[in-house]
Amino acid sequence: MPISRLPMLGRRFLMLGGAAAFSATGLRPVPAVARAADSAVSGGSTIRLIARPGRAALAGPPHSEPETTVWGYDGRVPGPEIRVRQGERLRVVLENRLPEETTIHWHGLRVPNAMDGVPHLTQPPIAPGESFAYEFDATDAGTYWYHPHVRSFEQVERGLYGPLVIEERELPRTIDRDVTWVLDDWRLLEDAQIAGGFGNAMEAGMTGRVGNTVTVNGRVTDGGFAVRSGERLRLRLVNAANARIFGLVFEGHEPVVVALDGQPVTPHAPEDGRVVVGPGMRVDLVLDMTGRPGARARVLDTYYAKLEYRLLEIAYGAEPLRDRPPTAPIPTLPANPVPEPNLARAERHAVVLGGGMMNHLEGALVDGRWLDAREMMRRGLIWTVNGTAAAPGVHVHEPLAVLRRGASYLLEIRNETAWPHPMHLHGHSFRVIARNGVPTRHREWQDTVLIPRRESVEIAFVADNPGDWMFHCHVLEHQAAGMMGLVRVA
Ligand SMILES: [Cu+2]
Repeated sequence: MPISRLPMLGRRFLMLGGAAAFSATGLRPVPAVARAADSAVSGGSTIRLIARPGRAALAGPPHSEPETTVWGYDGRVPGPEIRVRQGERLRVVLENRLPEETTIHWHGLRVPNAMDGVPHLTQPPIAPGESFAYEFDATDAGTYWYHPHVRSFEQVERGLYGPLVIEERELPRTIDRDVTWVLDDWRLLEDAQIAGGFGNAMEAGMTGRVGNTVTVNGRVTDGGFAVRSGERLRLRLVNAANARIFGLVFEGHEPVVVALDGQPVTPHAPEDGRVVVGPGMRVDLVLDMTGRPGARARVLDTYYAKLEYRLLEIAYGAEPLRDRPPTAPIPTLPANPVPEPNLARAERHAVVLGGGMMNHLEGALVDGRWLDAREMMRRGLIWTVNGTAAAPGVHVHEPLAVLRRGASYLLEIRNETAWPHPMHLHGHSFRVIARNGVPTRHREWQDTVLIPRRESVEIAFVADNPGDWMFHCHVLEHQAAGMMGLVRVA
């Protein structure tokens, strides 16, 4: 039985080369079911991961054939869920059994620079057959993930990613169950194999590579996500997709956002009842299961207009856990030891995102040389950060800015393009202070901030982690097509 498929993003998208391999019309939306991510680990001991090809039954039973050839940690998708307690030391030895170089970047973790996994910048890339030992303290509790930083647009797309959960020293009471949903989308051919055309230049100038099959924890099936009446869940959402933005609506339920990108926020209802998760981002929800035994409720992804689909169904078991969910207020998670920026004294910097389709771009600086737009396109470059485009695959650049260690900075990031960009800063978590000049309300700390087209955000942080840190778009095709730079903390 073939895997069912999602509509692609609009007719314009369908006309492009990478999407030509199949038709997206008349296919029903994809239902998916979550299984608990397999837990790997624990503090104290050394975790061994092998990056290698494997096979994944993305459709799950009873439609497990054909399997999809993937690249995964331990050959699985997602890779093992790494779970440690805050304050513990994490040791991970990665062995590379891929046909090409790789690294691991610990997305969102404030690690020492040498552990950040950026090839040539913070470590030599790990050659096929070689290993590398990562070791750092689990400083901040929260939901994180790990993935390569070498040719991410292909390696992540083939399945190399896994969730990393750092548990609070004292687990929040009144939470009955802690569940991780790693969201991804895939572009599959009719034989369920991953379509080629990674880093397609036309797509890179627009949405990036959006797929036709959505999975939760590496599965697409007709089953439901099993819950019990009266349960209170903590649901950790991780968006591991290259480019797809999710906007989840839990029909008949009222999710409360308790953390963004691992960091606690003031508990609040998502805007318009919809939980938006851009590529690279994480959202922790508390979800009270208020339905009756035997009830079903849909979780819809409504992010793209007219392309909404059912992500999965919440399926209540016959036996309630209790009469109703706990009445205790939803707990504010304990703050992590992230230094608060001094906004009054913060030095301001402007960051302008430019380029892309439906925009005029004269050219940009590439490796210190001015290239006009045509020459940029010839090299697969179309995006800029402050008038500079990072050459494909090159992570070592002149810094966009040199920051003084321990000082506070406020960056005004203006997205002057026609596309949204989830901008990710390595090595730090930052406060999101304002959007379009309007102060934010929930004390958001993030490491990846989604900036809609033609909008702006202000972020602030203390540059307390020395080293060279990437600052890039987490639409991985945008990153590969120039939207990347680095900031130096010295
Ligand atoms: Cu982008």
